[in-house]
Amino acid sequence: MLLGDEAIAQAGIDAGMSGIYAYPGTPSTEITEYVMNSKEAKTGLVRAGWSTNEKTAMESALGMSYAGKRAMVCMKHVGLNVAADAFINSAITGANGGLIIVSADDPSMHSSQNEQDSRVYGNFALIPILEPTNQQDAYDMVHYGFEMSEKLGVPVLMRITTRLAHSRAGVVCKPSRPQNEIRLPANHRQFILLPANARRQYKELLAKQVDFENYATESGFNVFIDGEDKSLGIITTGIAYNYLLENYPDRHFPHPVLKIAQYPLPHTMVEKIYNSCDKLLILEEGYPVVEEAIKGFMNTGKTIHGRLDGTVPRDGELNPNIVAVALGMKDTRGRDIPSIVVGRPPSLCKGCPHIYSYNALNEALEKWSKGRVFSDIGCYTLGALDPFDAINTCVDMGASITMAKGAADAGLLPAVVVIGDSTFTHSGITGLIDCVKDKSQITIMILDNETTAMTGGQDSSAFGRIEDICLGVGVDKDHIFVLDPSPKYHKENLAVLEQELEYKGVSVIIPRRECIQTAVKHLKDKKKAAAV
Ligand SMILES: Cc1ncc(C[n+]2csc(CCOP(=O)(O)OP(=O)(O)O)c2C)c(N)n1
Ligand code: SF4
Repeated sequence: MLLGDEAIAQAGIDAGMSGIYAYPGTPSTEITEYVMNSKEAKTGLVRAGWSTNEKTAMESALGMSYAGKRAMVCMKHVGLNVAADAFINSAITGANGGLIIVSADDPSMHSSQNEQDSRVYGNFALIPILEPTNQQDAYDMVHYGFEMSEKLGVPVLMRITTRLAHSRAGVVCKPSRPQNEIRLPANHRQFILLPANARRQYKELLAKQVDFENYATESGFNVFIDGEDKSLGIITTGIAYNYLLENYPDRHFPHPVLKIAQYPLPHTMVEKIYNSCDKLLILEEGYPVVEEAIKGFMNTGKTIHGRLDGTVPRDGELNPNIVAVALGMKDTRGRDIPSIVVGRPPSLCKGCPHIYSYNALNEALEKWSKGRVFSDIGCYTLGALDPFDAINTCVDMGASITMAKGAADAGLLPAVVVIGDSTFTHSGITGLIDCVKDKSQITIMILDNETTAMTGGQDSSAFGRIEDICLGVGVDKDHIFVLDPSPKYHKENLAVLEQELEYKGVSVIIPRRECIQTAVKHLKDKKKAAAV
């Protein structure tokens, strides 16, 4: 019984993957954690670990592919924005050893800033996309994806969504394959994207599109299931097929169904269902990617229902009830939540070090007008909620420092930054260099809880080295402070903040105390080790 994420991880190990690179992000994190906990990773057979951000992860995986070995890189959907430069260009270089990029989308934004659809990125890069229907598909597709990547010499994108990543099903595993030996690309210029090479490589990528579509038609992951009632044809993508199945417990569909799990869209299969049915209903999680494509290349006026005409809601996850309603069936939604069940908004843990950083910051800012605290993404984003109401922005990882810089440039002084240690190394350092170069008047609080807490306590890349990094990029040593964010040091911490808010340059304040959750875990581990 494996989570979708675990099925992908186990398949990577079984399919002879030599390395996995990732930056944590829900709902993708468990893929890399599973590999890191495997005996293959512990004995050094498979390289597994966290990268500083998604771009460095993507590039490391590409390097392993260059060396001829199979590599996987995993991230949440917004991570693909960070990796996008390397990702898009990897389609032009092509792959040598098999290369799979797993991007986990979060429709309904359970723990994300947006619900962008990674299939758009796959189409943008012009590479094959795999979108598993269930956990078994996810497992099988990793084997298939590595093979296709090596045969066609192209990276392959695997797009999953939250419910597939985080639900379990029985998975039948395949025998293990050996890893590849080091084997450099036959064309030693393949990975040099000078314009003359890139133009040639791009033409090759375009020429391969026919192969990509043929693979999609013949792989067996895309399936046409005929049905007697041709008044409607249904096209599902990925997990939406499961939601359709749940509405037909006897597994017999009255209408023809085309199950799409591999792209580019197989035109002949789409034509078959389009031509044999009076109208179509498209069920897909995320953007109306298939709906728009079919409306584009089948522009003959036949009715196509889906997210664009409101038959299916334009945003959010699908579920069996939404599918039932779209099919004109009975509303299967359960009872409303009784009023006795009170909503429980997320909050910082009791004793969390961030609480005491915010207590000091709020007090230090009392004499200034509100609206000047630029925050970032992590547990500390909960400082937006009561009782703190301490921050004014949260946009994308690293944006705190650079947005504060822009606001300071505009004259909003003092401008204050709140950023976590992991977010700082992910994308904050380059912004800090901009601030140092321009001598921005900015007070940066790097909340160092010595971990990446929000995603479950993964290692933080700059553990024990944040001051050195700040010094190294040119922050004045007299304006770097390390504080203990505990109630007993409130007065001292407040004094430092009040002083630095007046400073007309770049100031870095590092409140440092371990996250309560990882501290408890470390204590338990220690006790266990002592007992052995
Ligand atoms: C581009 C991108 N990658 C990953 C994530 C998922 N994510 C949200 S916050 C976070 C890290 C938070 O760590 P840190 O900055 O140390 O703050 P903490 O949660 O420990 O307070 C991650 C990985 C994201 N939102 N965006
Ligand atoms: S997990 Fe750690 S950092 Fe996050 S709120 Fe709890 S104590 Fe604070």
